Amino acid sequence: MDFVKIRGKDLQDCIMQMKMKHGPEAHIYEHRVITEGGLFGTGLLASKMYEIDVGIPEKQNSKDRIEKKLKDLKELIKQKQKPELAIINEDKRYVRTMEAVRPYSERRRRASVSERYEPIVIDEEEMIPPSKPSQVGLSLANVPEIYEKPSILKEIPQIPKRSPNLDKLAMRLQAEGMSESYTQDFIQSLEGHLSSVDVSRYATVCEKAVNLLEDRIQVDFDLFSGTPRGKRKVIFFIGPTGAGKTTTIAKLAAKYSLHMGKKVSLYTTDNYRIAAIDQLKFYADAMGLPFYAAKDVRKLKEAVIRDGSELILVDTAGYSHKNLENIAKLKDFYQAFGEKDYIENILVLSSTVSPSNAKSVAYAYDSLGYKRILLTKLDEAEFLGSMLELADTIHREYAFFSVGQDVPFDILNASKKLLAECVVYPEKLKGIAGEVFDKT
Ligand SMILES: Nc1nc2c(ncn2[C@@H]2O[C@H](COP(=O)(O)OP(=O)(O)O)[C@@H](O)[C@H]2O)c(=O)[nH]1
Ligand SMILES: [Mg+2]
Repeated sequence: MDFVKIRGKDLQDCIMQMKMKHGPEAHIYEHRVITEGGLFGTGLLASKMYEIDVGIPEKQNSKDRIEKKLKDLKELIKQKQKPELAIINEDKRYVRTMEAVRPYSERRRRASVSERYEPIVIDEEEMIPPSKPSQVGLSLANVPEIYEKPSILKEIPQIPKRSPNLDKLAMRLQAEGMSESYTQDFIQSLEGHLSSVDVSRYATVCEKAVNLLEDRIQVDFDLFSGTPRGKRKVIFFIGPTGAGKTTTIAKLAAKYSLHMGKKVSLYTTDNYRIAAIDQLKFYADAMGLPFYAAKDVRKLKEAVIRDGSELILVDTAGYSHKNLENIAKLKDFYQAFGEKDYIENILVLSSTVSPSNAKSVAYAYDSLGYKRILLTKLDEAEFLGSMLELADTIHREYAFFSVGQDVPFDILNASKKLLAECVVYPEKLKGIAGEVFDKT
């Protein structure tokens, strides 16, 4: 057992510091009121403070202890899981949008998501050749044009017939939620990678398609990625209500603290809903991690200063993608963090939403800035092609895949191969399962 003294402005303050610094196993064995300062040692004008003596049990990071904690956590979660916490308001319908007609080449321009998501004006000339005016009763002014482009006499170019296997795959990809233009662009590039023998075998076409799709996906599953040396990592998990933010944070907290031995704290800015606070606090207590519900920026700042962890995972209230004002308010919380903190936002997106909803969410949260997406509910997804297309088109990386409700196990590092395979072979989605920690 280690012993330390902690001073604070009141007992509450001391207890909070103790929990933040030393976790839930630390306990007070004595407390007293002390005075600090004062004129010439007389105690006059001295300020009153509290001091506590704290006992901290020695850290045993043995494998047994970690395994037991994980087991206990699973057991606790099973017993206490409250179904009313599941607030899912997602639109599961698949809606094909006008984006489908936008040329892929145009969409691949490097620009911010918001630019790319500006309302898409369909250039009709691009799609349907302008119909030629009737030649009857034309004025002389029209003659040169007719001379140059005698549409009636013009030969219709013969489009070489595409292999039925490529058509079959194109249909498959569109059924997986990919837009028509993205699919056609992909099939064209795939065709360039196939010999005439390859193209005659559907299995080979699919194998090559997986390889090429992998090249269109970017992944980065290190939460500390990009953090400059000596800085603490702070990750805000942003996204709509019900996307899976809180559960995913619990899974990642278990992975990084119990499995990888990192010092992790959990915060929530979702301080209006008691259920939301309780949900994360429950996981934090079960894992013995410091937890803090931020009431306002000033109080959050005080907690951040005292926090000795190396990774802070921040849960946020889910806002509808239509409520841009509330989404922007999340930025206020950044002010609580200082020079030694490195802040990143990760967008949590459910793979069960329609392609158009996913795009709207990606666009709405772009105002906060994010580089990575954490895709949830792969176990419930009906198709993932649209998710692959989305991340490729807006140039974002995937961080993790959440594959079920089982905390802490149902999470996987994002994988290019897995995503590409799930798009080409949808039956793969059915067998998707969480990671077993000791295999990583
Ligand atoms: N099937 C499935 N359900 C999930 C997954 N992730 C989260 N959920 C469930 O989705 C619901 C909402 O999750 P929650 O973490 O509270 O979402 P939040 O509102 O974004 O914090 C809960 O019932 C979770 O158990 C997942 O990967 N698969
Ligand atoms: Mg939540």
